[in-house]
Amino acid sequence: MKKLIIPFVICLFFSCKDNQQAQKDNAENNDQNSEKPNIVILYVDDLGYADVGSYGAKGVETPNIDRMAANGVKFTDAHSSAATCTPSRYSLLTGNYAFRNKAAILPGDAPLLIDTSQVTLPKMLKKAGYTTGVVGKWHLGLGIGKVNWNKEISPGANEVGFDYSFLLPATGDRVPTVFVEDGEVVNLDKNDPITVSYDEKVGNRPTGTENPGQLKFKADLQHSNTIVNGVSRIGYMAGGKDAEWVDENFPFDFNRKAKEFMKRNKENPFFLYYSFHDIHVPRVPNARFQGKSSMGARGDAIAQVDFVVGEIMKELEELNIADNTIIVFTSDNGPVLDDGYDDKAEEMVGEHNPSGPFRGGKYSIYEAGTRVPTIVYWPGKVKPVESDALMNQLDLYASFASLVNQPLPEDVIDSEDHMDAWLGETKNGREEMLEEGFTLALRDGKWKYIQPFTGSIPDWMANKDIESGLSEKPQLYNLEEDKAEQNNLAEENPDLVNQYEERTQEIINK
Ligand code: NG6
Ligand code: CA
Repeated sequence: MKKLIIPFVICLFFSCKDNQQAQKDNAENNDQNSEKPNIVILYVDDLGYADVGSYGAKGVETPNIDRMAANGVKFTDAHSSAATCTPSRYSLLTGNYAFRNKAAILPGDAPLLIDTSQVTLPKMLKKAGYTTGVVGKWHLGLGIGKVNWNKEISPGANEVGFDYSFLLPATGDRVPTVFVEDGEVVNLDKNDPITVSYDEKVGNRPTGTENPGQLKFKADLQHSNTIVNGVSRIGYMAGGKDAEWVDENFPFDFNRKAKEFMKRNKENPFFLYYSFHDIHVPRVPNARFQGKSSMGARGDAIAQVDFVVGEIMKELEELNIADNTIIVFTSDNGPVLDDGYDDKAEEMVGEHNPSGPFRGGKYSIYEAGTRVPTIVYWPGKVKPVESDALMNQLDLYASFASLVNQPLPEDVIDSEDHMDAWLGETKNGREEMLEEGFTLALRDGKWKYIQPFTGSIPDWMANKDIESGLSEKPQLYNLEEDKAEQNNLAEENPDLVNQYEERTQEIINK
């Protein structure tokens, strides 16, 4: 009897959000040993290779991230699987390249992209006895067809493997501007139902186009629909007044939920996917961080990220589980300055170069599209080292599976086990991999081959200072001599180009 009552009381006390079955399963696997460390992925949005101190940032300080880098494995050739958000997140959670599912940036009312029958990364970890949680940006779609935000929203994060979810559904710049916790909009007043449309105006809230005077900063046409909290968004929204988020409070809202999750699960292995809104647009950092950098809102948002990282590290230390927690700190794609709002990111960037020595950035098939700061920090296990191994977030799936002794499901076809490289025990990572932008690139040793591209890019991209790296001709770069991809060697090396095009096709058709 006692056995049943105690967990029940604990659940009441902590307002048990995680699936209680999972807690029960975990009780049977309650071995906090080095085979089952807690896993925390700190997934920053749009953070460029050189946007943090230890990777060369100027104009903003990131002492907490630098402490992780100095005491962990700091990677110099680690990649998000794609140059935009939805595809990278798809790969992170499924272990497959995003082109296999034609994953592209989703609107805020898109249906769930991941098949609920798929054994995702969190589902695999659950089989190993982990309790799983996601806090922050989702951007992988919700529901089937058009979401009804006023009812239980399903399927969603919980159905693809998270016992607990507290989500910003798509992006900060897309409606609806509300949080969804375990499938329900937080603070929704049923008498003020939410309607969302990406096609036409709904309700009578002011829009950026009609009421520019109400804005914190101006925006491009795509970002000039419904105004919430002084920021015009992509898409229209009516209702849900009480449920609206306050952008300036994101770091505190997410930290609270993340800390509660870790505290509830400190006695059993947990996986926390902490997915930042920062430093994506709209960049409206909390007053505490305004002026912390010399770069305006974008730099201040980086300082805000560093604060969050410090808070999470501190919490793990206070819970006495830091030594038994592996943290992966990284970003979903490369950097961008002007991504739709006039927040002075371009004007104030000064000496800082978000892409470091690499070319391009977010959306780009050049290196800076996917080569992102990546640190593995595990105080009880990992020794400080800098690693130039070729790494891809796609491989976290198979690597964690090997760490926790789980078989790789048959439909996980692209993920490779490189746990020894993630832990800095070897500097041999992948031999080859694809990078995904609007086209594909193949990395093989020092060579990088970029497929020719004959499609069209969206107009808004063409109007911004974004180097897509796309060309109708094949491109071949020797990254050993030409990090910045300036010297296209394709014409001089037709055999290599053919060989790499063939190999790319082989991987696509795997
Ligand atoms: C683009 C948005 C951009 C950003 C991006 C998604 C326009 C003109 N631009 O479509 O502002 O929201 O989508 O970024 O609409 S990501 O990091 O989530 O991929
Ligand atoms: Ca992103």
